[in-house]
Amino acid sequence: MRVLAINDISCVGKCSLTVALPIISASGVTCDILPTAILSTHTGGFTGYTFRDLSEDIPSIIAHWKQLGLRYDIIISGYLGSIDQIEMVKEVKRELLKEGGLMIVDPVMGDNGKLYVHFDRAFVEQMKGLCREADVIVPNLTEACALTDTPYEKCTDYPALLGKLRALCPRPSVTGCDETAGDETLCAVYYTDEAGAVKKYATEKVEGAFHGAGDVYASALVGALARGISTDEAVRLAADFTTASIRQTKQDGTEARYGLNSESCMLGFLEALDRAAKRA
Ligand code: PXL
Repeated sequence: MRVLAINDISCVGKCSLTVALPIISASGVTCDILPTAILSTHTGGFTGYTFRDLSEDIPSIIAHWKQLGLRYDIIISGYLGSIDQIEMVKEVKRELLKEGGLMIVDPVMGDNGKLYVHFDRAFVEQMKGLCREADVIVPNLTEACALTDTPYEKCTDYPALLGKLRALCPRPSVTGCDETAGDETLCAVYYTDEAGAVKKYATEKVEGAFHGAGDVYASALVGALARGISTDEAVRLAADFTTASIRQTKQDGTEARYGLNSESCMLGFLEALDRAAKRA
């Protein structure tokens, strides 16, 4: 099983490839990387960061891999360094995804109701086109609203949101859907399974904004799907691992902008993954 992770390298701040590579590899599959940009830190909560767009290198990297005859079972794309890279990702899919392989798009563009710096409406419109080429998309609530032109503040009808996303892609999974159950606040993932049924999986809501949570979730989901685990179980494993990592980060009291302390939760995730893979 060979996975390609397309994402940036934020050298500090635990997101993108510094999260995807360890989690996907530890899941027990080969993970190659295609870096879209190199930054000294990610852009959320830091100033003065360096940013090198690697668009120029991508065509020759793809050409070399084609010479080697490389083909992928799963490709996951995340943070892109420029709007032009959206077309490059489509080309990577056309050239390098095996027939019957899985294209997963994490349309990284924003959080907490706002687009990140470097993103605008034109990027969102192009991203809709990339999502149309995906088998699975994993937006957070902000990105799901942007992709469906839904006002974020008013968005509480998550099944309806999922319905709109399905016009773009058959298997969306939306993270960060807050809801109350009695006097408890929960954080749910709304998703569509292989048969097209709309489902949800809720975990405890840990108060606070934690950077890189979407990357931990997407990477764990890819690891589980790559091990042949069903979407239902993969969503549960990924959501539980992310929640445990958020809880750990809160307990450690490290700054949210330095990312999730998922390292000490990794073994628990891998043991659960192994049990699920044996049942699959
Ligand atoms: O985790 C999302 C992300 C990835 N990469 C970069 C970012 C962000 C969010 O801010 O800035 C460079």
